[in-house]
Amino acid sequence: MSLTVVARVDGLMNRDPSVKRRPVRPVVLAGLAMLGLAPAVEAAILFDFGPTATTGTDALLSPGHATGAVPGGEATWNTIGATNPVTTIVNADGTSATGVAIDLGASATNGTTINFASAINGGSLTGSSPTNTADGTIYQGTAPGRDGIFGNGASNTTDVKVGAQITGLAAGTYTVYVTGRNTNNGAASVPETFYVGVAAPTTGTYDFTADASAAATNPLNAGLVAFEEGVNYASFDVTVADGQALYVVADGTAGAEPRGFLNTIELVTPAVPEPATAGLLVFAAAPLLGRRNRRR
Ligand SMILES: [Ca+2]
Ligand SMILES: [Ca+2]
Repeated sequence: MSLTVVARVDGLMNRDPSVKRRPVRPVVLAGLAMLGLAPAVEAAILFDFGPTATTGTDALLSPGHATGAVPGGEATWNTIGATNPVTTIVNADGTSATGVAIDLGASATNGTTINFASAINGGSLTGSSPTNTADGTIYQGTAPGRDGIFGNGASNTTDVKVGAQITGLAAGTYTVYVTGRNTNNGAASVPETFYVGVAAPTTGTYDFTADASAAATNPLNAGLVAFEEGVNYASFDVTVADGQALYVVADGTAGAEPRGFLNTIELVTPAVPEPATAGLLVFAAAPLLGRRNRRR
């Protein structure tokens, strides 16, 4: 399985040493800039599950924005409810994410595969617990983490996982930020385990059990006021090969709340050269190409 996922939760470190994130040295960037090869600012795709669209600065209440991975000026979310698949997706900067699509599914009770034909509840998880969603919390107002999705018909006595398949992504390494919490439930802790993997796209089922996982413990009090990795969100570095789909699955791990919830997924996409830069590359290469041709 050509899977490379790195869970980045402290205490659950599952780091593949071949996938270390190496900082780009300033001197290298300066050299690239002189050659017209300066990388573009990274782009992002933001998925807000649940019925309510974000408004105003509430749109910035997400792990990607809190960590600075997603620029504050890029806060256009895809609001995804029960209807799926969704084939019209926008980037965080508002431009079209052409070719990208998302499909949703759920497992059977106690199941270990996500069935993408299974119905999704996209309207009931609204953040109805005042404890969770008071002003000043990360779930306030129209914050994207406030609402979410889960397997339709699943009560809190059924262990039903929920999952998303995202297709049409450019090949490369992505950082994936995930939140999932039953914000209708004011219990002291409502933990979730998330799975992120890559595989060939499917219209059937996806077995998530072989993939890397990370837990969000979702406690009240400390877990409500600031984004803390492993407390109320998880992040993964994952490499997507050309044509592969990216999968994100949530599983509730408390006996009192076994359901999986997905409230947000953020993908920080690889940097790509801007069109102007690509043009410079063509112009720079043209004399060389001409010289080679004349020698023939
Ligand atoms: Ca589906
Ligand atoms: Ca949401």
